[in-house]
Amino acid sequence: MSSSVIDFIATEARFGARNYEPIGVVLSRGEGVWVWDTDGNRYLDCLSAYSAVSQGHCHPKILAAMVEQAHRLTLTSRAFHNDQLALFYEEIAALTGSHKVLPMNSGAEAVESAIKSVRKWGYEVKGVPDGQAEIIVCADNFHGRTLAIVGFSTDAETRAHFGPFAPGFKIIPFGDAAALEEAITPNTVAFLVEPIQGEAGVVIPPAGYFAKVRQLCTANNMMLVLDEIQTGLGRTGKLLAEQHEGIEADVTLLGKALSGGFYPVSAVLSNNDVLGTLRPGQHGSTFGGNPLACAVARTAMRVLVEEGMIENAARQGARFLEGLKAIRANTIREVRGRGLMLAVELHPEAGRARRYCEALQGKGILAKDTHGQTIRIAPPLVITSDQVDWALERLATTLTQDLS
Ligand code: IF1
Repeated sequence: MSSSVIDFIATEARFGARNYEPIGVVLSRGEGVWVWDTDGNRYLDCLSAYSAVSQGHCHPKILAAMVEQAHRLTLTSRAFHNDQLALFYEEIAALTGSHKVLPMNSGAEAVESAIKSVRKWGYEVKGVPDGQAEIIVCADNFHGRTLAIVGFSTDAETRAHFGPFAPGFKIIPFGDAAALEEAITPNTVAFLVEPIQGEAGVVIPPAGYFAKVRQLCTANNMMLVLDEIQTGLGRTGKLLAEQHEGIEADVTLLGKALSGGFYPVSAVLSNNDVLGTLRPGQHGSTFGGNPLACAVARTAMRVLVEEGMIENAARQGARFLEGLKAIRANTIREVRGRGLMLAVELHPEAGRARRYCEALQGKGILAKDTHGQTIRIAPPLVITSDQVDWALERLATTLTQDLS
């Protein structure tokens, strides 16, 4: 490592809270699927900032929209109207078929806002006794890092020593419709779930699961809240992952790629009156729905569609998945994926996935491990066939090594 890299890392260690253990690379530039470190080495980004840079690094049109808006008006607060919010509402509602939109900033804020809204709907519309609303979630979920959310995490690292937590959440196994049916009571207001569990290691539910979930939520007058913050906006090869299941959520959460990685932008989308229960003064955020966020998000959504990124994610994702499955390596336990949301799970005896990520870094690929044994593969949706093949070559040589 060059001295400058060591200096950056040492300074981070000196001043920064150590809430991450990054791979030893200091990035300084990004363009499309590529990023460069401070020594000028080029890497194919197979993480895309956890699917926030789906449009590719520094997309020129999103950049131009951000710069133009930043010169004009960045933040007004919602105490006043601005000339971008209505346009953002119209465009995200048209794109997703939603009726109501609540603009927020981080993904966790969107999740928290959805929790508040479905509880309020439960009390004021469904008639659940005040303070007794129940929300069902799945084991191995990841919905963010705020207190209410980590309170229903089943990952010890995410929740240990952060209590006490908010009550009103029930945890069931992912992919088990009978367990959902069993957990429902008259006080259940919602089922909050990822269409594909990302952090858990790209866990895809059994065929027909979400069709059954949809029926159960409708039959029991409870909201299906799909957290599409990672799976949404083309990542799985369709605009929303729910489309693979042939269902529609009552509430959909978006974030990450909603800004193409330029700015924290998230949104709660409702195709019924859940968001209609919010009255002035009952919820808000300083930056939620600001003109700069809206201008960035409008262009991020536009280029996703206009440049065929969603269709490309389906095409290149199929190519990538087929190529990964063709790798003959004793280290690989399973390859999973939908669109460009892919994962390679290693056998426990192969050693930790982090070792293989470090070896991939040496071959020009940046990838991230999750839960010890799984390597996530999620490049920007602009990746080409040649780039997929380039990555597959390097993944094959790395995964056929024994780094245990
Ligand atoms: C970290 C994980 C991914 C998310 C889903 C809500 C949020 C996320 C499905 C919250 C955020 C990020 C958070 C980041 C790492 C990354 C992550 F490893 F943590 F779990 F992607 F899988 N719903 N995921 O994936 O959105 O508040 O972060 O904007 O916390 O380390 P956020």
